[in-house]
Amino acid sequence: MRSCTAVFVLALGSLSFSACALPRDAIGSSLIDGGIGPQDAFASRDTGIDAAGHDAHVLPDAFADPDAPASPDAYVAPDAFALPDAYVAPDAYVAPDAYVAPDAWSDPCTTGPDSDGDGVHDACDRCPGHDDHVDVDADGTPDGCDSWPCGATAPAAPPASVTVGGVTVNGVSIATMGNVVVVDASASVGVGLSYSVTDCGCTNCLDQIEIGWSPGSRQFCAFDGNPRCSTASTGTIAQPITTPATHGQYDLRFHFAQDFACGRSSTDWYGGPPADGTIAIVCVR
Ligand SMILES: [Ca+2]
Ligand SMILES: [Ca+2]
Repeated sequence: MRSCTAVFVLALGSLSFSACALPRDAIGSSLIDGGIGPQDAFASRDTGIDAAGHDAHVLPDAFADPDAPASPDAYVAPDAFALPDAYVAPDAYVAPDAYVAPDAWSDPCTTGPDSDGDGVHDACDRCPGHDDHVDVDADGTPDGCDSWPCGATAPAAPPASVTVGGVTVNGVSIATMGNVVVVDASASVGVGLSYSVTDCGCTNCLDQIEIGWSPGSRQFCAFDGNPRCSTASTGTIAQPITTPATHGQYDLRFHFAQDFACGRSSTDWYGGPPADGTIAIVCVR
């Protein structure tokens, strides 16, 4: 029997045993020869695995109490506290404007004055002073404001000087507006003209220069006398005449008459209406 020079204690889990601390060779020989030591604890000097399968070289896991409370997670500081946005007071309430009912709509064409009495009230009157409904030439412009209410366009003006036979008439102007004019019906307008007349066929006969409408009647005589052959009788006159009563276009013509006096034999053209001698053109509205 060998003596132990030292003792050590081996703890395996809850199992513990003690053994003599022997020199390596002593332990080995003892295990081999079965003379000493707890052979149950060491089945092999090389593996250290005992008969129960315990690995003497590997310490068991440290004892852990299954009932011990788990350590809390490490402390994590919360996000830094941020102050909310400063309070902003809303805009002060502003009351809307009080509702104002609109004025009642009224048609200006059917209300208000109608100064010219044509049934179209002044606000919508197309031709103030005239009947908007009269558009004889149907060109869309009321005759009262139509530059030529007797057709699409005004006719060409007659020559400023017109000669027929021994009579010349020139410078004709009606109502001082020229020799192509628009006039009202049955109106009195002034006619201005100059004339020159000779009579070489009957040097001692009375003659007339008749002025009038065609179609229509003689209006007056610009000359009524005994013109000479060698020396023309001349003159300038301004004479009021009456315009035709019916809408339309009329010529103002002259006619050489050989009556005893202007209108002596007839209240109309002497010898019938003249075929020429147009000195002005009018449109009667
Ligand atoms: Ca009117
Ligand atoms: Ca018209």
